[in-house]
Amino acid sequence: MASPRESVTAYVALGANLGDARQAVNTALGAFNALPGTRLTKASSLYRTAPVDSSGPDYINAVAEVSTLLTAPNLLLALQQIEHLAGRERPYLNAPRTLDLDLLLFGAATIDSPHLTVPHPRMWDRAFVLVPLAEIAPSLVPHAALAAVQDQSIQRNLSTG
Ligand code: PH2
Ligand code: MG
Ligand code: MG
Repeated sequence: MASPRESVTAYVALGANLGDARQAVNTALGAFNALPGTRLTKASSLYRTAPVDSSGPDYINAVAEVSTLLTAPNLLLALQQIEHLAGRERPYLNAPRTLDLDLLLFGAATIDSPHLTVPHPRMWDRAFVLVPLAEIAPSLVPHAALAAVQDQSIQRNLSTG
């Protein structure tokens, strides 16, 4: 008999810097609960951050914790569908965007496929990921990692909802 899948705790980074970025991030947080077998279990505050290796207006960033029965590839597909519904276009690498959803961590999994690398390969370089992640999952972010990105501009002043 096939055993039921165990749910996995995954972390997703949210970012937007085109259009109503705050609304796009809040809508995406709500959309996680509509994914099959998936619940939003924690959401960080919203943060205003300066673009890193990117252009355009400041970003709104946040990190979400979800509990999901989806596999990592299926969660990635679902995240891409939410990006698409938000009007995401991909004209060039790191282009300003209406919504970016990056899978940071998927339980303790390490994944290295052509479409998906987990843990996210650049997460430890980015205050806009580490600061909101540390807010909701402090044990996952060593102090030294936060110290290493403390020169990056990030301002927490926005609540979700
Ligand atoms: N995302 C990027 C590149 N640069 N900078 C900020 N501040 N926030 C982002 O979400 C972001 C970025 C690529 O996905
Ligand atoms: Mg990204
Ligand atoms: Mg992305």
